[in-house]
Amino acid sequence: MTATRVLVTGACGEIGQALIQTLAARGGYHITTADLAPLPESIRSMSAEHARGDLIYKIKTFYDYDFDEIYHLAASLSSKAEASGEDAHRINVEGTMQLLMLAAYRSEKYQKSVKFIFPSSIAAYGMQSVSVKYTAGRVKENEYNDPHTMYGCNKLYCEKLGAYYSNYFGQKHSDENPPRFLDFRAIRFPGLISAFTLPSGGTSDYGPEMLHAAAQGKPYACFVREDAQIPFMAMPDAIRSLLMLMDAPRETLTRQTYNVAAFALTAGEFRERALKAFPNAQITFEPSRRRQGIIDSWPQDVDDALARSDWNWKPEYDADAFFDGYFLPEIRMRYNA
Ligand code: AKB
Repeated sequence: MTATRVLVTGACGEIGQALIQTLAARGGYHITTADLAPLPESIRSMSAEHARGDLIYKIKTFYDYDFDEIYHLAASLSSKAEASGEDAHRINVEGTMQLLMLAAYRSEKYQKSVKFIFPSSIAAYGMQSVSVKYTAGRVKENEYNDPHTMYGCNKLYCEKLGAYYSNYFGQKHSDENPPRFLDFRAIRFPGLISAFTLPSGGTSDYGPEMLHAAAQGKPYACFVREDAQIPFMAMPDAIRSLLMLMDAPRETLTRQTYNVAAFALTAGEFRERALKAFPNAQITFEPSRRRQGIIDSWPQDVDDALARSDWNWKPEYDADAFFDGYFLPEIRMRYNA
């Protein structure tokens, strides 16, 4: 059987590392990676080839490649993007557009479908006010699409760009032509938490930062208020959702962008859980106006009914399973805590 040729951009990031380990364990993939940084030792042997550098300039490297699947994970996350808007736009939008164009041209040239997975975000939503956030409840994909951040605007626009390249580019699709040579699919992720890696540049980072600090006995000043709530998900569930959406038969999908949800806790509830596991943890709250503003604009939780019905999505880790069945056992081993 020939191996599935897959490209993973943003390979050194949290999602990238976990995804590459899972693909390598599954087997049957020829994995090409791209990132600004060199690959960490832990995944180096899993990549057949690594393109190091800015995707905008590295894209030429891939002109002659014949990928079956692309996971385009490279991104500048929300807090960083807010501080450096032009860089974020270049990485998040121009990088995505270059890769979409490459995939669209190649799939058209070879008359074969290239599957393209794009991790979008709850940042694509924008709640007008805190009271709207807490009365709206679990938001659906087509509600509140009014992002308040550069990153959120970038993500929402790239969802549209992916739909454009797969559905309308060249206006080539008619009843006679097979639709969607470029098969674009996107997941709007909540905040993700890994027991093995820490995020950087995001705004949901207070969740993982607080828990990793507590496990290491380090003091942590949380940059949002105690009552701040957004949805979160365990990294293994995030990876499972990417693979499930990638593998879902096209005809079962009723849309191209899906919410996925697992559990939604307030920062105060994270602190309580951390203290229960690590009673000496020193966690205080020192909200930053800028980062609190971002969290206030993101929904309290999202409705993932469409992912559940279209491709059988269901998280394995709710809040209890996340702490007791994944995070705490792994983190205790990691930090000897
Ligand atoms: C961020 O905080 O920017 C990301 C996200 C929710 O997309 N983790």
